[in-house]
Amino acid sequence: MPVYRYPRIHASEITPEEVWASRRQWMKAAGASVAAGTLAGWPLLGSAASLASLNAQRSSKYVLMEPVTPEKDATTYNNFFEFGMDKGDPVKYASKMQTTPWKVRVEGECAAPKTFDLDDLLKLAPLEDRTYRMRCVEGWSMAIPWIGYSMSELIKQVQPTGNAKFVEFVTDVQPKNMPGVRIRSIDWPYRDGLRMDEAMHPLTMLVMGMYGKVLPNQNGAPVRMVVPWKYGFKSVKSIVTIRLLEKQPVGSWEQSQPSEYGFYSNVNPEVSHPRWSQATERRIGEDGVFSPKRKTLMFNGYANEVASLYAGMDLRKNY
Ligand SMILES: Nc1nc2c(c(=O)[nH]1)N[C@H]1C(S)=C(S)[C@@H](COP(=O)(O)O)O[C@H]1N2
Ligand SMILES: [Mo]
Repeated sequence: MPVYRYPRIHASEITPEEVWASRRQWMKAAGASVAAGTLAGWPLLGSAASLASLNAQRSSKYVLMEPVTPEKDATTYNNFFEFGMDKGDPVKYASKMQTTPWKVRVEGECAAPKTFDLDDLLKLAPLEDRTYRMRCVEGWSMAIPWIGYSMSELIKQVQPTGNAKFVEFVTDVQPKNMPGVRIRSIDWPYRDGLRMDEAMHPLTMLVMGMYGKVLPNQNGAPVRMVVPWKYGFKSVKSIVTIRLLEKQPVGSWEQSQPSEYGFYSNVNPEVSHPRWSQATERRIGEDGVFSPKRKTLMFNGYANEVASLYAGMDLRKNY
């Protein structure tokens, strides 16, 4: 496992050119693709043997001053409980999930409900490559180069009504192909929700790829959500339904343990999980005996972007 050193530089202290140069080096070090491109031809989806590459424009806005987590770690250490409870279960079993054809229904409080297939989604907006810090509620984190675009691009297609206050995201259920859903660990289908302004925030991403390729099944193929300032379980994988709602939905984790998993679930080092602290985290890929834990950042480091969404709210009550 490679060992990295961390630059103690604040992003505002360096020029964009330096950001690019150093980020390229880190990505090289992490073994990730540095190819930047424009939209050029659609990949062959659903080929399990070799994951098709996905061309995306590297985002100039969402750049992370941290090394990218090795792709091998991000694709073999997963939570996807439909395939089992162990971190190694998703990569072992998710290849059986059927991802073609795939349809995403966007419905509820909107003037133009619509069903999108994967081609529709890939063409809806230019694909961007954005590296986000991801933090699991269990106390580990990664830095992952996602490919997709802002969720708002999709939601605005269906013309939300004034009653659309919340959005619910629902995962597919394939009992034959998902050994985990035969066990009632949570109430399937896996689902979770956001407030409308959270879902429309530019950071919230509809994701079709990672590391320059289409999403591997274990990471939520063919299409998932990513909300980088919230604990990982809010980032629903393999989405089939998106519902615009007037009332706040209850997510699968909130339903199973409401005292431990709240609706907001914003990353917050000051608010402990009832059974453990959230003040520090272990970055996957750098877990040697001597590598210190990292301090968890408020809103997972995205406070400048999202803190205003929660102005005046008590974040201890609204955990
Ligand atoms: N459908 C579904 N989505 C899910 C999960 C799951 O079990 N089922 N696990 C969540 C949790 S707990 C985490 S930390 C992230 C992990 O995403 P990754 O495997 O791509 O890193 O997916 C989230 N999305
Ligand atoms: Mo998680």
